[in-house]
Amino acid sequence: MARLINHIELINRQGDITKQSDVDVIVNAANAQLRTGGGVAGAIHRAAGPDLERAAIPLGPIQPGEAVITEAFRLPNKYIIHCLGPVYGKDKPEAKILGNCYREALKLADDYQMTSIAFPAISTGIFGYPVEEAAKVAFSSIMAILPELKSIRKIYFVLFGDNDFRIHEEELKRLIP
Ligand code: AR6
Repeated sequence: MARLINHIELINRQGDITKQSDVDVIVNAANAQLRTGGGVAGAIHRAAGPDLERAAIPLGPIQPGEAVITEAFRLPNKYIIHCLGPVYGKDKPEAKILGNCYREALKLADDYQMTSIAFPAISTGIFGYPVEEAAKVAFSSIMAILPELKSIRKIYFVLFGDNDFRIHEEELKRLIP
């Protein structure tokens, strides 16, 4: 399902974020040190190759809610934006920090004049953010910044599991019927 708002399409996709060859920028749910790590970060670093960690580490440590950009190396995209999401129950206020991740990533991609960006469900894996709650924060933060974006035309969510995909579809439908 795709939803058009402010000339920007919001699209949920089921799949692997390392396989999005038609997208300019992919977003990594990083750790503060910008090291390989596990989860989606591990998958992105493995697919991009060891040059990614060498490029990313000097940009860290980053704070929760912050975003930095690197080349994409062996990935088919132009750039990777690395965001540090909040650890649920520890980094507070969680919703504000998670919202900052989406906002900062979109601003950065737009500053680089990119037209498309793909997000994973930041913080909903190892960092423990309940996926329904995170999806609401993600879409409402994205909607709030849409009027400021000049170059971005497509915003994808790439969800690994069936349930995460269904939850994001429901939330998008609820926000933009
Ligand atoms: N494509 C799309 N989504 C994925 C993929 C993939 N290839 N692999 C996992 N996911 P997580 P976090 C989903 O744990 O909660 C790392 O060690 C996954 O199912 O990757 O922000 C970092 O280094 C989940 O829905 O990120 C940090 O230390 C979502 O991606 C820490 O984990 C996010 O799960 C960050 O934790």
